[in-house]
Amino acid sequence: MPEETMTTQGYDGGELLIDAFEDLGVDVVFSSPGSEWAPAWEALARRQAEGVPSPRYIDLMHETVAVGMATGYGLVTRRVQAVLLHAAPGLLQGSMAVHGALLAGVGMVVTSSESLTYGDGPGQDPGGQWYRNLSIVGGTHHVAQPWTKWSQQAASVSTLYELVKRAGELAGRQPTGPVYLNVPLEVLLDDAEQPVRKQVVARGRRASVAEDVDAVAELLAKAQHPIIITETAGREEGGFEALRAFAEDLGIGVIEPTSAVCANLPKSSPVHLGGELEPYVDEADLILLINCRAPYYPPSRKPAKAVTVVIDEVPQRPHIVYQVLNADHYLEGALPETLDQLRAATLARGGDFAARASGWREGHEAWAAQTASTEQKALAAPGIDPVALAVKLREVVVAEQATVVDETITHGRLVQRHIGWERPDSFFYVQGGLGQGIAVALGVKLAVRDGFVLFTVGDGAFLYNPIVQSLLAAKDLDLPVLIVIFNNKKYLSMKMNHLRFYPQGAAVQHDNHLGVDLSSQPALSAFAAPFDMYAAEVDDPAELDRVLAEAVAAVKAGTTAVLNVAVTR
Ligand SMILES: Cc1ncc(C[n+]2csc(CCOP(=O)(O)OP(=O)(O)O)c2C)c(N)n1
Ligand SMILES: [Mg+2]
Repeated sequence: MPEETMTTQGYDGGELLIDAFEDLGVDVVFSSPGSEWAPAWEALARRQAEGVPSPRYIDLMHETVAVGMATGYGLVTRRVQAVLLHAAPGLLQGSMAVHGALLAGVGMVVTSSESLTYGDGPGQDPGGQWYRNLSIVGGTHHVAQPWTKWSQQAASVSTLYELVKRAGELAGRQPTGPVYLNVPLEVLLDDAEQPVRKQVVARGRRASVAEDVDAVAELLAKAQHPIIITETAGREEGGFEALRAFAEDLGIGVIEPTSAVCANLPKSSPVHLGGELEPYVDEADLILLINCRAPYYPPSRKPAKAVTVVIDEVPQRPHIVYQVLNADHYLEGALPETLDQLRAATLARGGDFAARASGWREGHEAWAAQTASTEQKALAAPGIDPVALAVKLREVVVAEQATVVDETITHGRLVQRHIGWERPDSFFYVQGGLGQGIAVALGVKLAVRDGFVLFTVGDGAFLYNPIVQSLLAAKDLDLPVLIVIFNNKKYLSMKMNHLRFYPQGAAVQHDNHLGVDLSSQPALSAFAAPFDMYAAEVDDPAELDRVLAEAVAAVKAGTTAVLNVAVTR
């Protein structure tokens, strides 16, 4: 910041907070406001008035939208995000989305406030609401502790600048995730010295030692049927490309189970074997679990004969209660670097890796043929089969080079298989509780800018979203996305789980399935009307192509589109 534009007058905790965000490299502050943020608004307003570059500040009308957008933005940019929420209530309202960010591994500094003086202290009057309504015993940092990586109170303005930076640096370290900072209102209002500013630099990279890599390269060079199981290799910068080179050059089959939550390998790769483990796990002699937190279900299901190598910077995820990996070897260096190292060390040992690669061709082609035949049947079936809808959406994704954000449940498996992905960062599954998806899609759109974003969602999950607040954000922030609802007018997954526990129970005998029916829902596309967005209801397969083309055109022209598609299951 140029010195001549600075004024020390009124420098306070709010200024320090924004200084620290800037020095963390934060370019957007996502906020769902409360009165504690007046000092931050002052700091931003001052910078804006003085023409000093400062982070973009965005007000959102719901905590889920603020946190969810930060998650989507962080998934694409891989940078630490900043979120302002209100006191304990705002934190609690946003907590589900913060938990989602924890699962998704998105680094963010989530902040909110408490009061320390409740109006009985010297200095500014915080307002009676802090005394009467907003306090929470133990402090807000105590509330956030179980579902964040780290949670702390910023107890003094003297430590605020460095503490916010420390929080951000912690959030950006593996396992990346949300941290929470309780910044009391009095600390934000407190007079402060200007800090000695220092930009946070990129984190150092971890590498595996040659000895560890060589031990695995030896196994890999000799293995006859090595396979990879991965959920999130593509989440690391360069992970998608590194995995592809590693698997294809060394002839290793790759399974992306349905628990995969991002694009890890092109579906068209000749070593891609689909999402089912069963045909391969017991045949494999070497299994590489690459960024795979939970490969098997039940957890104690063990491969018949394979040696297991776990490749992951943080194999034991601290936020998971129970996790069984059964590792025989670990490589815990940064992912792309480790895969490149291991690839080079294995190639150096020599072997007919091309022959090993062609051994997987049959499996890949069988998967592709099965995929195609399922699609043919679905396209010929009466009504709109969800697979047929996925096929049509794949055409859009290919034509528009779209990024897909998915919040479907029983359709999740078919979305992954039939929409699929070919490019890095082109698919993100929304993790955690339902209702964050529109926000995550908007955050992704904010990051990909001119890129096309498709959001797929079930009717139940759509109704969990803060729809009005999300669509308002889409409009106000000029973030047009294509929203497609796979509508079966029910919580189908509830019914399926019920039937698993009670296949012949009272619900079946009396055709009385509680927790399932959503038939009273209104036309969901009608939510788009107050925002002048494109809206359509479709149940006729003959209409689908036309409506989809109109919706895509609307999005490309700058308007969000809500397409409510009645699917047959
Ligand atoms: C916040 C939250 N509440 C409840 C649930 C439990 N839940 C999981 S799936 C589901 C139903 C989703 O319905 P829909 O999106 O229509 O998908 P379908 O089951 O029909 O495929 C519910 C209620 C949840 N995951 N998150
Ligand atoms: Mg449904």
